[in-house]
Amino acid sequence: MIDLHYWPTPNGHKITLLLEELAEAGAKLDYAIKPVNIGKGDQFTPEYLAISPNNKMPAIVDHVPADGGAPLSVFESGAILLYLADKTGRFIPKDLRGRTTVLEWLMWQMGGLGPMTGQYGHFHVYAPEDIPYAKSRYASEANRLLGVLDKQLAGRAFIAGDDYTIADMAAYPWIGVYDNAPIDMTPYPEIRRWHAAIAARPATQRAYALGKQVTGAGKPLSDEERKILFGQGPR
Ligand SMILES: N[C@@H](CCC(=O)N[C@@H](CS)C(=O)NCC(=O)O)C(=O)O
Repeated sequence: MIDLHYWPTPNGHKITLLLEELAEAGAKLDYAIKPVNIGKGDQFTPEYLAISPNNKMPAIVDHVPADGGAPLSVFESGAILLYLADKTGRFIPKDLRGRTTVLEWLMWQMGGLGPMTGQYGHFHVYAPEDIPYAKSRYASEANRLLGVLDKQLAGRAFIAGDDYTIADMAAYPWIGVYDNAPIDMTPYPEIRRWHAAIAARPATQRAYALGKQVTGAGKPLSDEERKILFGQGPR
């Protein structure tokens, strides 16, 4: 049994995408969602910080780790995707070159697409003041990264080739996230084609439906929630 500490944000969706695909692929891992309401501050409880010291979700606890030892916790969405892919032998190639490509693009997403698009969203959607330099800086970086991804997808069904992998699951939730400040996707036909194919997968639809069950539909952040999420200094 896996405990999935989760809230339906792009980083949270990555893990339900994989867990639902595993079920589809006959490699089902039983999992229980433990909601972490990040707008209410659940990520700061001592119990949660013991498994996720960076006060972010997602995190998992695997109660049946492969070494037969005590329950094992994992934080950071990229580490979780890799852990679960290795545990099941699915959605990551076994050959050296294929695996290396997946790791490259997983790290690219974790270090680039996710954080830069997140900052784009912060300054375009959530920031309490208008800061044109920050808006333009992150818009241009997000667009640069989308250009890189579009090029990688040309001539490939998925990021690492013919097969759907954890590299795709990491990147997919970060495309088209901000309804209130959408990035124009016209220049990225390969991403649009790839995104539509992933959106149509039954596992993707189940993963996103689960998110709605956990929160009810997405409401705008209240002032209190903003303070909890964006007013953090050292603790
Ligand atoms: N690098 C981390 C980022 C996770 C992350 O930023 N999670 C956000 C929601 S998408 C969160 O938990 N925020 C709560 C907070 O900042 O207090 C990962 O990929 O797991």
